[in-house]
Amino acid sequence: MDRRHINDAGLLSVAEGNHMHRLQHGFRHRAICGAVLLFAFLANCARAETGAEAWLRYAPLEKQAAQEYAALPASVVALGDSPVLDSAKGELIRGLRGMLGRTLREERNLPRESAIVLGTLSALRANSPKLFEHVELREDGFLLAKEKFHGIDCVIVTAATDRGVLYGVFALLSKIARSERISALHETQQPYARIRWVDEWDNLDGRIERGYAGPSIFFENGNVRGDLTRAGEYARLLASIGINGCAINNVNANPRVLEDSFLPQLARVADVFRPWGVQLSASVDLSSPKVIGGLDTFDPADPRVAEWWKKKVDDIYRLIPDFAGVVVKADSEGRLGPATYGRTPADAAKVIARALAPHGGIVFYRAFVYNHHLDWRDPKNDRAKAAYDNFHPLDGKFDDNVIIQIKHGPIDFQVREPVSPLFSGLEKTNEAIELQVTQEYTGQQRHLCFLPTMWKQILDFDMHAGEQPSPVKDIVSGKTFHRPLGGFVGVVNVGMDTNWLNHPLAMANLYGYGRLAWNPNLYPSTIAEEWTRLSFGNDPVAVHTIELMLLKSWYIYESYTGPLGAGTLTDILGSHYGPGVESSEQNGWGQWHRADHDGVGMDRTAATGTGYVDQYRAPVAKMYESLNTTPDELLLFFHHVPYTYVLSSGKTVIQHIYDSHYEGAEQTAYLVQLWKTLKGRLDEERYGAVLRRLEYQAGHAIVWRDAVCNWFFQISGIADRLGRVGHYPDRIEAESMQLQSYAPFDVVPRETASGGKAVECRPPAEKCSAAFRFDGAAGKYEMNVEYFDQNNGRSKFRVLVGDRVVDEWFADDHLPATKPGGDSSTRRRIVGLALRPGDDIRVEGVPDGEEHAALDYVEIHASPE
Ligand code: GCW
Repeated sequence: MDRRHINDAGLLSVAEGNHMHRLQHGFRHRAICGAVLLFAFLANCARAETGAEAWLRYAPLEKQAAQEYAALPASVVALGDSPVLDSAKGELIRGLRGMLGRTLREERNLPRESAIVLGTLSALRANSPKLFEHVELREDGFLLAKEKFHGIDCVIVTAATDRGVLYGVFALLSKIARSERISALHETQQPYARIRWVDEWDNLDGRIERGYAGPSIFFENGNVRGDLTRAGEYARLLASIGINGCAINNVNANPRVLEDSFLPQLARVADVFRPWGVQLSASVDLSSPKVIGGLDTFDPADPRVAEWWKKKVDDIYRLIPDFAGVVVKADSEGRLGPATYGRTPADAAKVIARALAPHGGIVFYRAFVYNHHLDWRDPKNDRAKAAYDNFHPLDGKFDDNVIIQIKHGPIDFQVREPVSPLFSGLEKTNEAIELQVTQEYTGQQRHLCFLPTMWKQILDFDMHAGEQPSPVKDIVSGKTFHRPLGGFVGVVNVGMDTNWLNHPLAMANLYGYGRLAWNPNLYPSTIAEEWTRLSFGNDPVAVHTIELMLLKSWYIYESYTGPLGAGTLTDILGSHYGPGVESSEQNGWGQWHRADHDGVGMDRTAATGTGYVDQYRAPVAKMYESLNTTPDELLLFFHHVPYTYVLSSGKTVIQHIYDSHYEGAEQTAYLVQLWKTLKGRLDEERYGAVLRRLEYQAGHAIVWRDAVCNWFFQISGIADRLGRVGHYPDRIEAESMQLQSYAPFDVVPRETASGGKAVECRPPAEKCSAAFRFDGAAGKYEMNVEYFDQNNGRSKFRVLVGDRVVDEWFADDHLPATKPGGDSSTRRRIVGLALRPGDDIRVEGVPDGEEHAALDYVEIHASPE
C-alpha cells in the first residue's frame, strides 16, 4: 500500500480528503467487478465480531493470500517443556488453524520431516551445536528463520528464553495475518528495553479509577474474582505485544493487598499470567507496616519497618516465585509517604528494594509527587516543577533494583505537554516512562484519539543530555546513561467490557503502546496499519481509511480541547471529560492556564516566570525560554502572551483558539463521513459501534468548541474575525421557545450551555414541552437537538412536527455526569426532515429520577441529505 501521501502530522488536509475519495471510488469499482475481493468481503461480514479477540482474530485469509503460506510445514515440534512453551505451541496451532484452516500435527521429537520448530537457542544447539552460531539473542529477543535443522528444511522460532519463543510465535502469526511474505524468513527482533509493563488502576471493590470499560477483570467485592478467565485472556493479549509485567491494583493502593489472607488471592492471578510470561506485580501503600502490620510507625528508617517489609516480601515470594515487584505512589494526592517522617523517596524505596533484591524483584517509585494545595496567587509556584525538584537531588541514591517511574509530561497526561525534564535530570538512577493508554484527559474512549502519534513525539524528543543525541527512548531504556534497568509503563485500565476498552478503535492505543515499548523506532503509521490489518482484515480501502483516521485523531482531538499547550481545558475538578475552562484556575491543583482579560498562558521562563524552563538541559531550556523559538503548539505552556500575540502561522492567539476549535469540530464530523464509506467493508457490529461513537463525538466536539470559544470571547472581549463565535443563526434556544411546564435555569459553568441557559422539566411535572414555529423555506433539513444526558435517570424525548412524531429516544447513555453541563450535553441528529414554513415544532421531555429531560437548543440546517 502506498502510504506516502499520509502526512501524519496535523489535521486532515483537503488533499488527503480528495485522495481518500479517489481511492475509495477506485476500489469500490474494482470490488464490484472482482469476484475474489467480493468473496473475501462476504467472508469477513459473516464473522460476528465482538472485539474480544482484539488483534488476535486469526480470521481466515483469502485463498490467494493463503497461497503464500502453502509451503509451511504440517507439524510443530517444541524442544522443551514449560507452560510458556506450551502457550507458544498452542497459539501457533490456534492461529494457523484460524487463518489457513490447517491443523498442525504435534510432534514430540526431533523432526523427521519439515516442521515448525520452537525452542530456545540452547535447546536447539543441544541438538545441533553449530546452528545459528553467530546469532546472539538477549532476554526476550527472538529469531524467525527458515533453516535446515538436522538436514531438514524447517521454520525455526528461537530465542534466549521461552518467553522470547512465545513472542516469536506471535510475530510469525502477525505476519501471516497481515499477509506479509515469509518465503525468505530470517529476522531477529530484540526489545528496546527490559521493562515493558502495564499498570491497572483497579480497586479491590471492582471499580477502576479512570477506567472506562466496565468493572475490573481482577477484583470484585473486595477480593480477587473467582473466575479469572478474562485475566488470562488479557495476559495473552499483553504477551502478543511483548508486555512482560502487570501491576493489577490501583496505585492509590488499598493496604489490604498485602494482608496475609490476600496473598494467596494474588497468587491465583499470577497463575493465570504465568503461561504467557507476564509477571505479576502489585501497588503497595507505604503506610502498610502500620495500617495492616500492627506497628506504630511506617518510618522507613525504623528497623522494625524494614524487617516488616522483608518478611512480607519473603512471604510473597513463597507463594509467587516469579513476582515482579511493587509500584509505589507516595506523598501524592493524599497518599502517605516518607515525608510524614521527614524522609525522602530514596529512604523509602531502599527499604522495599532491599527486601526485594534477593528475589530479583523491582521497586517502581512514581515521580508523581506534588503538592496539590499550591497557592495559586503566587506567580512563582508551579506544579510542573515538582517531579524534578523532588527527585533530581536524589540522583544516585536509589538502589539498582529501583526504577523511577516518570509520567511523560510534567503535569498529568494532558493532551499536549512538553516532555518531563526529569528524564534528563537523573543520570545515576533507573527510569521508566509512564504513558497513559486509558484516555483520562483525551476523551475517555468516547472520542477517538490515537495516542502513539503523541507518544512517538515524546520518545523521540532529544533531551540534549550529553554529547550524543539523547532522545527520551534512549534515556528510559538505559542506553544513554548505561543503566542496568529501565523502560516503559502504560496505564491501561481494561475492563469487563467484551472488547476491553469500550471504543473499538481504542484498542489501537494498547497495541501501539506495546509496539512502541518493544520498538520505539516504529512509525505511528506502521503501528496504525498493523493494528488495522490485524483487527479488521486486509481490505486495502478499510486499512487505508482507518489508518488515516487514527493518525489524524490526536491532532483533531487537541484542536477542539486544548489549544497551544494551554493544557486540556476540561473540568479538572470533576470527571476530566467535558469542557470546564475555569476549573483549573484559582485552586491548588496547579493545572493553571492563567487566562485573564489580557492574555493567557503560564510564564515558566527563567527570566520572568516560574523558572521551570531551567530544569531542562541548556539547549532545550534555551529553546523554551524564548518566545521566538518555542513551538506554537506549546506556546501557552511556557509563556503568558496577550491574545493579540501573533503566532508563527500569522494568526493571533485568540483567532487561533477560535479557528482551531471550529476546524476540530468540522474534522470530527468528517471522521463520521470517512467511517461511513466503510459500510459493507467491515462487520456490522464494529461498524455500527464505531459509527455511533463517532457521531456522538461529532456532537460533543461542538459542545467543546462553543464552550471554549465563548469562554475566551467573554474574557478577552475580542470578536471572532469570521463572526462565528456567539452567533448561531440556525439555533433556537430552548429558553426562548414556548414552554409548557419546562422552566429555564442557569447552567454552571455557563459556557457549557448555549447562552448559559437551558430548560428543565422538574417534578412534579411529568411531561414538558418546548415549541416554536418554523419560518424557513420548504425543503429538506437536518435538525439537531441539544439535550443533557445524565447518568442518574433515563428521560425520554420526542420531537413532533405538527402532530407527526419525527423522532423519539431515551437519554440513556452512561456519561460521567449527574447534572446538566459539558459532560452531559449531547446532540441528537435528525436527518432528511421535510419542513414547510409555518410548521409547529415541539420537543417533549419526560423526566426520570434525577434527570430532568433538560434541553439546551435546537438547530435547523438546510440539508440535501
Ligand atoms: O491523573 C491523575 C488521576 C488520578 C490518578 C493520578 C496518578 C491514580 O486523575 O486518578 O490516581 O493521576 O497518576 O496517581
